[in-house]
Amino acid sequence: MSEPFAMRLERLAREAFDELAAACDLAALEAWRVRFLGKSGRLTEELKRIGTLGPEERPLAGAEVNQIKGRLEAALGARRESLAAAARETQLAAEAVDVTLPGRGRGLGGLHPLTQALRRIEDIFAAMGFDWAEGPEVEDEFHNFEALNIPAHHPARAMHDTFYLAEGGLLRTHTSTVQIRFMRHHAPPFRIIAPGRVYRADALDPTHSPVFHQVEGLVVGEGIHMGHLKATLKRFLEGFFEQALSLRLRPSYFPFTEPSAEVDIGCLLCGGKGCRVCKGTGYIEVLGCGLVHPEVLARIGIDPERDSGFAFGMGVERLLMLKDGVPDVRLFYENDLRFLRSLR
Ligand code: 2NL
Repeated sequence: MSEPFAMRLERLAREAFDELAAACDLAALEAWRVRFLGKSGRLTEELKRIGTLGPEERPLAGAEVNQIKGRLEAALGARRESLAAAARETQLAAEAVDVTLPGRGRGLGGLHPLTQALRRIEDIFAAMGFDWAEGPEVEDEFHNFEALNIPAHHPARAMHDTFYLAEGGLLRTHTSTVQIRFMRHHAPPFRIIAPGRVYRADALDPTHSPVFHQVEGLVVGEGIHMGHLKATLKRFLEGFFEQALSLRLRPSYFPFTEPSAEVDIGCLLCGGKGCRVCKGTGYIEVLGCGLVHPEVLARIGIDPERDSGFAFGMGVERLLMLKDGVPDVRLFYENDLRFLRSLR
């Protein structure tokens, strides 16, 4: 066997092993295989060259090339295995999950501040024995106006205060409608509140919204008087505002109550000294109330000679704005999560 052939094989094998060690991914491995073991790879070329050797050299040369071929193929297989194992390790490390970490939770969401306020209000009245009633938002003139002694040409009935529907009917402007419906089907004595959405044809501004929420209350029975009214409202307002309050009933007028009153509470901010919130008066108006007008009882079939009642109505947004210092009623309807979360 000629020296140059054996030396070339020796060098080829060395280069092959060095380059194999340097091939660091599957694509480089494949390129290496083609370069050395492919159809016109360097080792294959050496195999072809054996035919040009003398007959006495051929067997040894053939055996030597085949031996190198076997070692290269074995090395290729081993290298492929170790690269695949390394790739698997890398992937496993990247996808590793630490099962000991605490869970992230599912973000359950929460009730809207108005819903929470309505529930609190309902709870306070429930604790005083009040039932709860609801009714339709699309109403008629009878339940919204006539039954409440609101005369035909009263300003509340004007187009610019009430949404009238093209199909007939109107959007209730207060939940008194619910209490009128209740009185048609229940004889006194009873205590109810009527929470719900009401509509007024107002333009949106910081203190007006064409849709808002009201809670009205109605207590009818023998001997019901202003003392019951004031005690009930004091218990409610102190529960809602979570503090002792002084109440002031200021004479007022509603067509459906007689006498009628606005209820003021001692200012939440200054406690009565006079400030920006109470505009120097020491008091804040929170709701309207009165003794149910005998005409309203009579129209619905309750004998005003036997039974009397008190009623009240409040705006839920307004109460919540006072309690939590919300500056603009529109915040309740924009549903900006930063605002919603700020009210606990
Ligand atoms: C207010 C004033 C008020 C009533 C609502 C009422 C209901 C019936 C009979 C008599 Cl069925 N009265 N409701 C009484 C007085 C005042 O609301 O300022 N609301 C926001």
